[in-house]
Amino acid sequence: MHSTIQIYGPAFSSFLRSVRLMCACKSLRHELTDAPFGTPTLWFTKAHEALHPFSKLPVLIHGDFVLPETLAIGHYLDTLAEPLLYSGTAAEQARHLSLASMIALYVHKAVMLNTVLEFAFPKGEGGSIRQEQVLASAEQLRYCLSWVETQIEDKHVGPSTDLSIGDALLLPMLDYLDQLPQPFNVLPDFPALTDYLTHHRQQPYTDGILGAPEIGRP
Ligand SMILES: N[C@@H](CCC(=O)N[C@@H](CS)C(=O)NCC(=O)O)C(=O)O
Repeated sequence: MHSTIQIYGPAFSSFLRSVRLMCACKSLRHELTDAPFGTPTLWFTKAHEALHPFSKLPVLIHGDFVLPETLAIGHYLDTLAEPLLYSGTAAEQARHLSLASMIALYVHKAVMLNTVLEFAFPKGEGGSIRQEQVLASAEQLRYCLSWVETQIEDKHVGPSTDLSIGDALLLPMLDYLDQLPQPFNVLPDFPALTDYLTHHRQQPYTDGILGAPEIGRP
């Protein structure tokens, strides 16, 4: 199949950025769309539900093929081009999935849902940031970052010499965390994670993908 890969979702979504990183490191042509199959499709409508039964973003569209869920999208992209996101022996591939799954669930909750999104979409009175709420979840955030720091082997999450599925998940989250003001950006307290992020920010596949969010843009 030669058609350009389309990614349905907002440019600021960390999971969407993960899919873009996967495509970029494989040099796969891709574009964002808000009109899959030529039909403008608002998020969280019935039409969105037809693409993802739980109305989550992103969704990959490649020709007639519609695929929700970021970890599955990585698996599909591995069938199209190298380098592999799930590399190595069967056991190593399973290990990649295990790490990426924990990053997508637990690290995402601590970094994005409980911290970064409080700043991006403040839910306090009069649109204020609920700082006490963010500080209350700081211990769990530090726990998650300490754990994920132990999973970095030679600048990659898991045993890989190229961008791994775990890297693709983690990098947009760390990049967002690092853009928060102090004392909420705790990344400098994790030197190995800071080095890891600095290294990947310098790689061509993160060009134009990491950086400040453009909230509101599809
Ligand atoms: N399990 C999904 C999670 C995707 C997800 O939570 N995406 C966020 C945007 S980054 C979203 O859809 N948020 C809207 C919502 O949860 O209602 C995946 O791996 O793709």
